[in-house]
Amino acid sequence: MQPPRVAAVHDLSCVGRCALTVVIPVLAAMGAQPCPLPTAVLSTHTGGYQKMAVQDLTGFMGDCVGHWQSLDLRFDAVYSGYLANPGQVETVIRLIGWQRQSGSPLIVVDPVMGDDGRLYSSMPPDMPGEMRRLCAQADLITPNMTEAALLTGEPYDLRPRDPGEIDRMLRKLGARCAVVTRVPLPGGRWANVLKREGEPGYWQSEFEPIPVHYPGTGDLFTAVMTGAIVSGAFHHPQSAMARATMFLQSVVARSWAAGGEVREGVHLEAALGALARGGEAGVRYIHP
Ligand code: PXL
Repeated sequence: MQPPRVAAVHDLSCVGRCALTVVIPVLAAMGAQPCPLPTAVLSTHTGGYQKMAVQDLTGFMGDCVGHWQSLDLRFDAVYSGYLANPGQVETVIRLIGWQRQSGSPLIVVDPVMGDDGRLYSSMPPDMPGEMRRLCAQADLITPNMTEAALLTGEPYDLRPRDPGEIDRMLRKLGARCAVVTRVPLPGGRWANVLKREGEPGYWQSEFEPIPVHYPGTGDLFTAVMTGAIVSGAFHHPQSAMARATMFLQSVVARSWAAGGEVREGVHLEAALGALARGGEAGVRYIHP
């Protein structure tokens, strides 16, 4: 049997581990074949560097999907992240629609738009509206707190949330399955939280806060979740979330202990072996 194929729609940032430079190795280590559909090439990512060289690949994306159509390629998952402009949403929706004509691929949309309450410097102001349209196509979305605020129109703030507030936020996102990453809980705790359509409560994976924020960790988290689901290792998205939470906790802690340039991202290379070996992690069901 051939490994599952994942169409991975992200940018290639040449320095600073994020997007395709983490998505490709993670998916491959977890037994899936990554098929990149690059949205842009950047000399570095946009967090912590200035004056990047950028090549927008909107035209190439259309040609690439056209060629894939002529080859009648089938993907087991379509997983999108950083888009270079709102116009690219239409190409991704076309790719999803075509793949759904003859199969039921897993559609994962990480609505990469911003962090710390702000849009990334490279993001045009009309991206949230278009990203909302793309999220409506997804089986799984994975916004951080900033992106959840941009999608729901709620103000961004990092005050601790009680279970009722978390449940309302997840409901408002309205996806078949929504994960919000890095949610502040009372008592200085943090968690990734997940809600599935039709379930009265939600799932929570807690992690220890580490006083550093590496770029690319959102990409890494969603890549691990996608790899865990599509490889068949985890049948429930909440178990895949727990696996991703545990992996991120470990790789962030090790990178922090090792030191080095934070803007270059976590030390993924040393952790890929552990990812390939797999592992179980705990997750709690919360019924507010
Ligand atoms: O990790 C998200 C991301 C992806 N791609 C580019 C980015 C960022 C975050 O800064 O700049 C180009």
